[in-house]
Amino acid sequence: MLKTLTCADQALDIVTPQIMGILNVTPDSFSDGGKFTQINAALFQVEQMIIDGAKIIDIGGESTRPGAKDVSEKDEISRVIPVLKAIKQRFEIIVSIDTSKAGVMSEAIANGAGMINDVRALQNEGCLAIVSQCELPVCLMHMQGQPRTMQTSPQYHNLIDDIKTFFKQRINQCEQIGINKQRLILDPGFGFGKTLTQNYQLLAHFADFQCLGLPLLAGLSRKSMIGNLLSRDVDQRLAGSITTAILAAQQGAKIIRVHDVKETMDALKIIDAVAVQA
Ligand code: 9MG
Repeated sequence: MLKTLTCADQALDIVTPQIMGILNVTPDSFSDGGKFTQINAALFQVEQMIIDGAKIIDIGGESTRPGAKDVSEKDEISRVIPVLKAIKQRFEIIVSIDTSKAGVMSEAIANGAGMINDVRALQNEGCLAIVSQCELPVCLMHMQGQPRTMQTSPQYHNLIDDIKTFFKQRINQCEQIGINKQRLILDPGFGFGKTLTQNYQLLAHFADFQCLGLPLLAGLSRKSMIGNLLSRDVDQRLAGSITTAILAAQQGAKIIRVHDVKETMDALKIIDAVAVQA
């Protein structure tokens, strides 16, 4: 299994799980209400996440929560690229771009992005071609349906097998266009077209995806699967978020995508201290 990902000008050690800090620059972002749309506020949040231990900052300009509105490519570029540039000017940190649009990917690659995070797994027009022209790692996430309707009635023949089949197909497509398998990261997509039960089934079987031989990413932070199980509003999901992050890390997640970097880092350090003694 790969020990390092080459993210443009920086290397990411994935021997132990690393934290990806979430930076939403969407006015309708679900957990920060859009207050980080201002560049200075974004930079302040990024600096804090770096101090707290994040090794990647994931910038998203389109909300993917259920029912979220579509954003044009032009608007997404104008939200994301100035923030990417400002971060790269001030900090030595890997910046991942959370987008499904080829034009946004292209601009981000040209402006110093170190990773592409695509919740649509490069299925949108032009994405495979753009990514084939760079060397960056790409996260391919599984989603059934589209954000507007994905929670209506998700159906699987066999949840884990269906997601594995999807990954195998996407890996094939990537390889056919010349994207080296070693650049791929897989994410089963908690909350993206899965019922509450299916989300917990996925977490229980997260380790099953290790058989695909690629680094795994887990994004569970503050999600509805935590809020709905515990009856907690979005600002009351810290304990649930940390617990799910740890369960994913213990099953082989190499990148954990979170809002609460400091608290998740503390939990990962405890796990690491125990692992060293085992
Ligand atoms: C953008 N985004 C929101 N949730 C996510 C998740 O679970 N994984 C990845 N890769 N991206 C996500």
